[in-house]
Amino acid sequence: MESHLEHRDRVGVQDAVLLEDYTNERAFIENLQKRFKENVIYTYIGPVLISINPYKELNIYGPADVKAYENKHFFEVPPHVFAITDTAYRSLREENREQCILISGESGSGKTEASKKVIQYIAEVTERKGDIETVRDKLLVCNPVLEAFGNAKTNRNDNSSRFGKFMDIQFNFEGSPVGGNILNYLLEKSRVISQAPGERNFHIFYQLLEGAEEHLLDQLQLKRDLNSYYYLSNGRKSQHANLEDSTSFKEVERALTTLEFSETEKEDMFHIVSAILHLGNVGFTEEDGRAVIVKSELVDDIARLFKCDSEKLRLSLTQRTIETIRDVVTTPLDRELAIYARDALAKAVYDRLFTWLVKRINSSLQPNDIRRNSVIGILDIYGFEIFDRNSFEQLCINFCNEKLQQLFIELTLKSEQEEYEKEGIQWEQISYFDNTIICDLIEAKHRGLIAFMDEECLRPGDPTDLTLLAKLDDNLSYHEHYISHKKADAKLQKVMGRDEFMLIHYAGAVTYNVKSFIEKNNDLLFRDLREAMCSSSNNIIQSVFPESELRSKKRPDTAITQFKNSLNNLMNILKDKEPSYIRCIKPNLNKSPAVFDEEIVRHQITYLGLMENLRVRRAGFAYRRPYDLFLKRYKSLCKDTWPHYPGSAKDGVQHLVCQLGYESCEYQMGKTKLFIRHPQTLFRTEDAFQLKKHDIAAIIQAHWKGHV
Ligand code: AD9
Ligand code: MG
Repeated sequence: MESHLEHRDRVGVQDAVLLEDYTNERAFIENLQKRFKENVIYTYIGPVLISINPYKELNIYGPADVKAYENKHFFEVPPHVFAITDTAYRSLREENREQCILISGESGSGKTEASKKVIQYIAEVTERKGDIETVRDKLLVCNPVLEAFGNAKTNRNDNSSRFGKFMDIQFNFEGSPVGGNILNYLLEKSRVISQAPGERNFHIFYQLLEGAEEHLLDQLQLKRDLNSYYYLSNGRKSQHANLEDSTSFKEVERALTTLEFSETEKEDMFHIVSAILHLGNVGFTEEDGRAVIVKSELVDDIARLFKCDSEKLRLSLTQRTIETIRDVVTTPLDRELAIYARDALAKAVYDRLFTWLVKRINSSLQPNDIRRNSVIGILDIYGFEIFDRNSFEQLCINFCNEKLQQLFIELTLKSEQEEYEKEGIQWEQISYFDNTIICDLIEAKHRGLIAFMDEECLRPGDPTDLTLLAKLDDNLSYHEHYISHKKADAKLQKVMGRDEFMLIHYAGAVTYNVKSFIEKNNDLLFRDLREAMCSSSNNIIQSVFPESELRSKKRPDTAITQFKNSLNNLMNILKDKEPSYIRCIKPNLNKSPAVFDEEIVRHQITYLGLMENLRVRRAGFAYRRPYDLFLKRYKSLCKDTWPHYPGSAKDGVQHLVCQLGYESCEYQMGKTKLFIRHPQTLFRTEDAFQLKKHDIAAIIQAHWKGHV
């Protein structure tokens, strides 16, 4: 039989705080690698779960596994996403503390899969009856629908989420799920009109074309040929449909039924999806500087699908009306602007359809009983991104990660220190890098990057990406985390373009290219297009393009300000909850189950701030355990405590640690828990325990042999 030590040599330690040298990144990575080789994908840093994408199905999520984690203490069972979920769920039920599970990691690292496992676990361990059954079913089918409309194949991940999501599961006082709510963030709508080579548009387009019945396709005037649609092919050959597209479509249809979408709602949705596909095929020529629609009858078809006024739509694609204080001026669009208008319409309609879809799912998940319910929230959001070329989207995403990191620091340190206080343990203040300075650089009122960006976007005259950059450089170069081209040293200047600026994020330096910043931040949809949409009698379009929008004189907030506001709202929601963390890592860039690429992993460990996390965790006490549990496990190591200790668990543990020879500097006795400073102390105890167990087993065996 493998000894405890041999086991540790082969599979590594299950909690990185138990590593001898916790500052050694190599040892940390080696430990993850050892475990990955043995198909052990989960490891802890204290309460934080690290998950490495196995890129293959592991047999660790079945009913027996659910059972193995149900009602178990975190540290009695090996690390697992079920353990995190069970702990959160129990804390919700027993201590009535609202929970959130924050999942982060880069694209393809396994966030969405982890979030599904969380929901699966909750669905499986909660009571099954009546209404609750329906809610469980609904919670389980939200994902296929959201993924159909919000996920796409990218070069990093075949099922990449192109939006952020925070999903609440609401529980009644008995701990049964009674409802849910989803908040969505920043859909990558540019994907609707074009995709990088090798990537696809959102799944739903392919699913519809592959999976819809003939009569639905006829009704939508669609052909089962991906190459017929410009938005799927971008002039190249379209990316193939997957084998699953057709089955996924059936799954989406079933899910919509479970979520109680009406036939009309489904019809309205698919009409919009189809109209967008057709819209991409509207081509323009140019006569005397004016755009002319090539196939005018195509616009009639689209208007029929959008249920809007055909003439209005036609005009809106070729001209633009501007209201000034004095009068209303209509100018024709040239071909380039007409294409811009067409694409802007496709993006806006899809984006608003997605928002409608989330709202509609939410109304289906709304609990019947509006009494105050407690909540477990699950955040599955884009991880930090550093590409060769970083644009507006990366700025938003990295800002989001900066905010989450700030919250992470605040909450983990706070909870660490709160626990010491609660337990009456002496501790020293822990120092750490506080990224508030970077958050401020980006979001501070009047003097942050967002404020200057908005100021430039809204400035009359002709703001361009380069005037924006000049403004940022002028106002922010003083800041130690902002590097302009001018401020950069000679070496940096060589790699930094003149249309770029650099931010030193907590996770590293990122160079942003300002191309299209103004356009993306303004996110304008010409008034004529909005008017055309307002003429629609499709219920969804009517609700997402309300007439009131046309009447409103107030300019809507810019894209980044809207994002900032929704992030701050999210932070407020999260602040009141007890957090659990899942940090996802991808082992290689080839989606391979066999390769553990050290360099790739090292990058992610940096972005996720895991070494800092470990350092903070180890700065105090590496290990803590309630007295009763510690005593239960190790009582055989001391004759005073074996087989039962008659006094309190705390006294028992005191006897035990004296017997074990713990030095006074090695541990502290809290109110309810024993705190051990270094992992080696615990190892000694665990090894002694394993030996003893062996001895006891041998004695029992001998005893029984004697009886035979
Ligand atoms: V993205 O930021 O949305 O692009 P995620 O969400 O981090 O990304 P995702 O969960 O979609 O990644 O995982 C990517 C793929 O890895 C999945 O489609 C699975 O094929 C694979 N994966 C991830 N986690 C697991 C797992 N626990 N077991 C098996 C997994 N396969
Ligand atoms: Mg995802």
